[in-house]
Amino acid sequence: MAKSEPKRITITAALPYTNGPIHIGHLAGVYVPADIYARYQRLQGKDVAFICGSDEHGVAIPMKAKKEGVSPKEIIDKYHSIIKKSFQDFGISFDNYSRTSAEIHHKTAADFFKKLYSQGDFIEETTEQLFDEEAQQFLADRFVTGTCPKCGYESAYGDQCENCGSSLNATDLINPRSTLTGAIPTLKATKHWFLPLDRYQDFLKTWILEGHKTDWKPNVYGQCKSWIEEGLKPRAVTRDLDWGIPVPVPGAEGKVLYVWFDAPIGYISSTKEWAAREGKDWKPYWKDKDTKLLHFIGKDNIVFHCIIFPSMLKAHGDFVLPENVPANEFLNLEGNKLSTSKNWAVWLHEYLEEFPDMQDVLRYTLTANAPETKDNDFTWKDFQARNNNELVAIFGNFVNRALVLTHKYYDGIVPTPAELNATDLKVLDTLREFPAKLSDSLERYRFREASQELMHLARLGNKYLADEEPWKLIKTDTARTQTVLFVALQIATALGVLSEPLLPFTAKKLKGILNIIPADTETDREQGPHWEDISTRETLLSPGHQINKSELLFRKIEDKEIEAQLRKLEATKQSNQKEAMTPAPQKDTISYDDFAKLDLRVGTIIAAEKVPKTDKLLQLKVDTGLDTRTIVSGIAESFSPEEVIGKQVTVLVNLAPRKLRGVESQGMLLMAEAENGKLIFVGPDEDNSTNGIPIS
Ligand code: B3M
Ligand code: ZN
Repeated sequence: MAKSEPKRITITAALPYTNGPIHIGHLAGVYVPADIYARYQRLQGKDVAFICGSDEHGVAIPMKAKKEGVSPKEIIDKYHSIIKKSFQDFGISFDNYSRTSAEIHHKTAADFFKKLYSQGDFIEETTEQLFDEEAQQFLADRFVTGTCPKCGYESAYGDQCENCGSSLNATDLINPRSTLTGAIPTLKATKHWFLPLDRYQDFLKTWILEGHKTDWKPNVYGQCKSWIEEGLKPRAVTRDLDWGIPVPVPGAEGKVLYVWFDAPIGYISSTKEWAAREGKDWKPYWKDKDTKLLHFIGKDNIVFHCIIFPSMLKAHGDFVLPENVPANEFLNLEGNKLSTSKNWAVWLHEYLEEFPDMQDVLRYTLTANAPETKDNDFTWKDFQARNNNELVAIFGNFVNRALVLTHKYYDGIVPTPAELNATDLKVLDTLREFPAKLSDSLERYRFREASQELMHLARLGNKYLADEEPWKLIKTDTARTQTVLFVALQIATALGVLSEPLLPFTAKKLKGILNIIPADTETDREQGPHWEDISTRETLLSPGHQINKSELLFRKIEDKEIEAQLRKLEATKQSNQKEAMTPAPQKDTISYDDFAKLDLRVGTIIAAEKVPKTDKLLQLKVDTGLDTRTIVSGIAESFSPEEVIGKQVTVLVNLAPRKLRGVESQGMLLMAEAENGKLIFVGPDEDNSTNGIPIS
């Protein structure tokens, strides 16, 4: 059923954690696509609220604070301002950029929780949660890491696996370890409030699996489908932490809202903040059925924006649901995963120091290579090629020729054309098709496609001038020269208007040179040609119109600039390798009594098989000398089942049994990691038979 035209569009972009600066992966995955879409819709005259802000809660913040020896408040203040400036510098045109430490958000999130609480939407339950005896801290979210029970990824967090995107309970993790002390967690009772996602199973099945089968991106729809069909479970939405929004109900001392409960509500509080400043009513942007709500996110946030937050909105009862969640996949850098902790990134603030005023080159490259349906790779060579071979050689070259020749032959005044010939008419007809082509791509969130359509428009102009050669015509046919440059200036004007969503800095510069009169006020639309005029108006830039001084839109990027960037990354790689070889600091001293609790035995592996649907886990049968037991071990990437049968191993036999991907594991093998990352068995040498004898 065709959706009616929305009265307004609320566009949210994922709230970046303020535990570090932002890099090209953030721009490519979320913020450039969202900005392109917001700018495009504004040019269509739509009522747009483009909303974002800093995500300032969650354990990532206190962890960073502890690492830097400062307070969490100092961390969020530092990175909130760095991030906010980076977005401004790159022309990410939010209508509001707020922060979840703001009072308006604390109140909005607390009120939201209280409403669901008063409706009885939560399950209040005391359960056993992971606890770090050393740190005297409950372990949730990034305070704990372990093997994902769904895909076997060994660095999953307590609430989510970044590898497969699954939302987890910390107690689901295999071989969990505290990220605070490295300790193996114990279990301790604590009360939390759970959002019973299983109660929204049918609603989500109807709303997503039936309602968005065709319009949501396959990567988004597929993830939702597998989670819903696997069966949704209650998720705790409160935490035992002192950093976050206090849980606003009785009996919740020392507890805060789970960051992924409060952060999406940050979109609403940021909208409220904006509306108050603009003298608008915020409610229609979140509650009116004629509002189109869109969430721009990276793929690791799909479960929170498609399953958890919509269930919260549904429970609250009076909010609209997102019409689309066009999540992008991940961008890699020179073949490796972008990593804040390993400094494997192109930081936005550093990019601008090295490539000043070249925001659009990065925006264009990241859009042309966007990871829209699969992970993609950013390389500096490709960045240089996109700039030199497309922006400079096609877009810039065409516009520069048209402008320079207009100044040279006509003192910068748009010439009056003689009669248009068949070529001219065909070029102008082709020009008039571009607004619809671009709209078709942009309305379907196909920004890569849109970037190439825009480049096709520049190619149209470039080819026209190269074929007509006005620099030769001027010697023999002034009338024809006037016509050719008149047509070329129409194409240049169309580029100035149609490039605004993708290349806002270039569009502004080009419209300035063309002397397209800027809007009288912030709210007025420009008096110059508008998006829709490109396909309807006979003339976009009238004869007699005076253009301003011409200047280059783009500059060539030299090899040495790229080599410098590659050297910088190589140095980062070297220092990471050096750091990786530096042994982790010794853990806190333990007493002999602590050590004596460990019961280590020499055992023999008598059977082995891969655990289905993971590439990390082996299910082993181990003769410990005491008994033969099952042990699940994350060694599948280092050994095949055949390789380990008969091996003598050291086993921690008195570790509490744990279910790992449905298999109960009764103990743990002691392993070490070689420099190349391969696991090695810690234990007796091959030939002595010491089965079962305790290792003292
Ligand atoms: N702070 C970003 C991340 O997962 C997270 C998004 C919140 S959007 C409400 O990196
Ligand atoms: Zn996983």
